[in-house]
Amino acid sequence: MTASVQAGETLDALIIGAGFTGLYQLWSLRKLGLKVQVLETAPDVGGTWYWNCYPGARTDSPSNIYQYWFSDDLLDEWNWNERYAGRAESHAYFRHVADRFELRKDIRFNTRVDAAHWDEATSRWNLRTQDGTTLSARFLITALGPLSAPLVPPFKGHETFKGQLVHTARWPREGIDLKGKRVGVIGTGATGIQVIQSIAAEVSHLTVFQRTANYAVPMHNKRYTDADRAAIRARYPETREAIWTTFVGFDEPSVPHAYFDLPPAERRATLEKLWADGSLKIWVAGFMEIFFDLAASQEISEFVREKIRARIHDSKVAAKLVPQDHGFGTRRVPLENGYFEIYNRDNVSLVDLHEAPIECFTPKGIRTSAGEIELDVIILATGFDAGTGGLTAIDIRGRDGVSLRQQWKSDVRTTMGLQIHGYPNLFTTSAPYAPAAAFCNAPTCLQHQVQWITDCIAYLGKHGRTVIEPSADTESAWLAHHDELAGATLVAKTRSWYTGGNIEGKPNRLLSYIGGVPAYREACEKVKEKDYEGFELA
Ligand code: N01
Repeated sequence: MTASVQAGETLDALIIGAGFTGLYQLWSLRKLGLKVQVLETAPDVGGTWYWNCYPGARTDSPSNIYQYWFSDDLLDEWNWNERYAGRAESHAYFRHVADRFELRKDIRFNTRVDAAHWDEATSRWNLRTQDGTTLSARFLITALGPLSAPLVPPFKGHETFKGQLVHTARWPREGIDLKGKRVGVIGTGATGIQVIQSIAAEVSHLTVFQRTANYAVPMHNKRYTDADRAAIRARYPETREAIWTTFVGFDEPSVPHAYFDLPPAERRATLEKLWADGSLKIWVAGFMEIFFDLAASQEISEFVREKIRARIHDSKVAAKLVPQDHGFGTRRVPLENGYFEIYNRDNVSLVDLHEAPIECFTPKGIRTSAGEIELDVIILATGFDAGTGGLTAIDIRGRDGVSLRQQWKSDVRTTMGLQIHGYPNLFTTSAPYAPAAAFCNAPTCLQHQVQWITDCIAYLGKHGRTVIEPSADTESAWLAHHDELAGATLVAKTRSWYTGGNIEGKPNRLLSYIGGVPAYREACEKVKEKDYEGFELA
């Protein structure tokens, strides 16, 4: 592909995506004095928080750590309304950031990138968008988010369904009137749980199709008062430091005891305290043994099962809703708000797909092995092609025209989730083998990745270099390190989107680095300190 660079468009960098990462990357590269353009499919900023406008969408990270740290003015002027911000508030935040820092003038909205090819002769990336526009830049940064490619499972006969079929990540912006309708929800992950608990009271009947039962922790949300906000703001300096020191980029440290060092009564009391916090603390800042110690995992999982069982009236339904096939925390733990009580309602039925698998969609609804269920609306809360799907949707070609899409069919490789051997000057964020994809409070890790990329590009400029890529050996060493850590965990042995297990045929490997944020950050810093040792510069 030859880029026809239009007058005035000799760009230094192109960024794909105007969500959390893309906006900060644009701001950072502008500060370096680079000419940058962001290409965004949506008509607005916000990424995840633009697309996921399904009922009940809300962050599971507290708002005080789900924000940018780069501007004290921004921290001072933005007031979060709730402990866990709803989608509309998160989206409003990104719109505010875009306006506040005049970012929109460098963003092309309604622009989907179809192809990105490395041109060896010019050492530049040539991009083609869906409308045929071509653009070229020295650096290409993908800010696609880890969960941007919706997974629509190939259910037989889905095109025959005469009602409304919608994936949560493509919810119509004008909404869907569900009042009085017979609604089916497929999927009980973080998204499904939020949708189900939000719509059950409104619909005439709700049928939940569950393949894997999920643990979930009650969210204790609250509206902030001015006094709350003042207290949170006063702690910003500590919070800003703390996020770099914890295993998953939250602001509180894990329990400082090994699980079995505590007597049973103390273990129980600690779990109760973590549970009562109404946050993800019991998962990400509790006992780290849930990730690797089977005996501890079994005990902690049973603690959570007890909590779930106690909320469901019908013991047969409870038995279906209580996970038995994996340990607590080995898949993403959602926060919930009255989710389990939903199954005590007369207008809600649970279909366990292990007992009655879906055979096909029909014009009237869904047929399982137990019969046809008539529905007006089917909601697919079926998740995403995580980590890789955003990148493989684009025809990315590196040196010698090698296709990333083809390569990643059999082997997904990156160096620290930041670069890929064979794809010079391509920087990836929230890509596999960094913690950002799953084992990190996304804003913490994504801001770190943006800073690393910005420092790298600044370094090249300062040293008169124009091209960088990791060597094959560096990449292999990172993957070996990643695999060694992953291999010791229960997470890697559990089927979920974390391992690519939600997609048939996807290479099976833990997608997210599980060595913790401090270790990851240290590894990245070491590369910088050693003048990008292990990377090839030209
Ligand atoms: O997707 P998921 P999600 N037949 O993959 C089921 C983030 N997030 O959109 O588990 C039947 O977790 C699938 O079943 P199974 C968060 O990181 C954050 O819910 O594969 N069922 C599962 O139940 C989260 O982890 C927030 O057996 C099928 C569900 O669909 C990530 O997004 C909110 C199926 C998919 O669950 C993804 O969550 C929401 C099939 N063929 C999401 N295919 C907040 O922070 C899939 N399923 C608030």
